[in-house]
Amino acid sequence: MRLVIGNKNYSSWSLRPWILLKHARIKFEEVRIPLFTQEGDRLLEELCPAKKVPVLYDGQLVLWDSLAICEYVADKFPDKRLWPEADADRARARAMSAEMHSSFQALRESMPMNCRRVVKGFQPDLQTEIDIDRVVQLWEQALVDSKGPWLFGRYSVADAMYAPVVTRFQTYRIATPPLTQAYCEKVLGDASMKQWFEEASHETEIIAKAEINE
Ligand SMILES: N[C@@H](CCC(=O)N[C@@H](CS)C(=O)NCC(=O)O)C(=O)O
Repeated sequence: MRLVIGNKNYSSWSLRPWILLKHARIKFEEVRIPLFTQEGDRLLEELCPAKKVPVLYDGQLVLWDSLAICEYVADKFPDKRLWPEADADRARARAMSAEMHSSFQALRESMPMNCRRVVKGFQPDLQTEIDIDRVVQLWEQALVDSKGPWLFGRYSVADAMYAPVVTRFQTYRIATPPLTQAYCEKVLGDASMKQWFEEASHETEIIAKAEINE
C-alpha cells in the first residue's frame, strides 16, 4: 500500500489514515506532497483524483478520502480490530468519526493544524467555542463509558479521526477538563504521533494561511 499525504505540519486530513496505519503496525509506503507549491500542484494533479490528500493506493484501488481509507484499512485487516467490537460502541464510534468528517467548520478554520507552533493568547470566537465544547463533550462521554485510555477502550478509527484536534488543542493552548487532558496527553505521547511531530519539525514549507498571529 502507498499513502499519499500532505505536509506533516499542516495536513490534518493526512494525519488520520497515517496514524491509524502506524498505530496498527501496518506497513505502507509514504509519498509526501508539499501543498500549495508548484511541485505540490503537479503531484496533486498526477496522484490525487480529487486534487486533495490523503490518497491510498492498494493494487488497482485508488482511494481518495480519509474516512473511506480508514474504513478500508479496518475492513482489510480485521485482526487489527480497528472498530470497537460491541455493536453499540461501533455505531457510536462511526457517528463520532462521521461528525468529525462533516462538522467543526469554525474550529478547522480558526485553529488550523500547525504541529510546530504554540500560539499564545488564542481567543476562540463563539462558534469555535461551541465546536470545542462539542468535541470535549463527545470525548468525555466516550471516555467515561469506556474507562479509556482510548475513546472506546482499545485504539480505534475514532481516535485516528480526532488526532488532529488533539494537536490543535495543544497548539492553541485550549484548557480542557482532566479526563480530556489525560486523553490528549495519551494521544500526544503515542510513539507514532511523536514520529509525525518530529518529521513535521524538519519541514521548511510555510503555509501562510495556517499561521495564526499571536
Ligand atoms: N474529504 C477529504 C478532504 C481532504 C482535504 O481537504 N485535504 C486538504 C489537505 S489537509 C488538501 O488536500 N488540500 C489541498 C488543496 O486544497 O489544494 C478527505 O477526508 O480526505
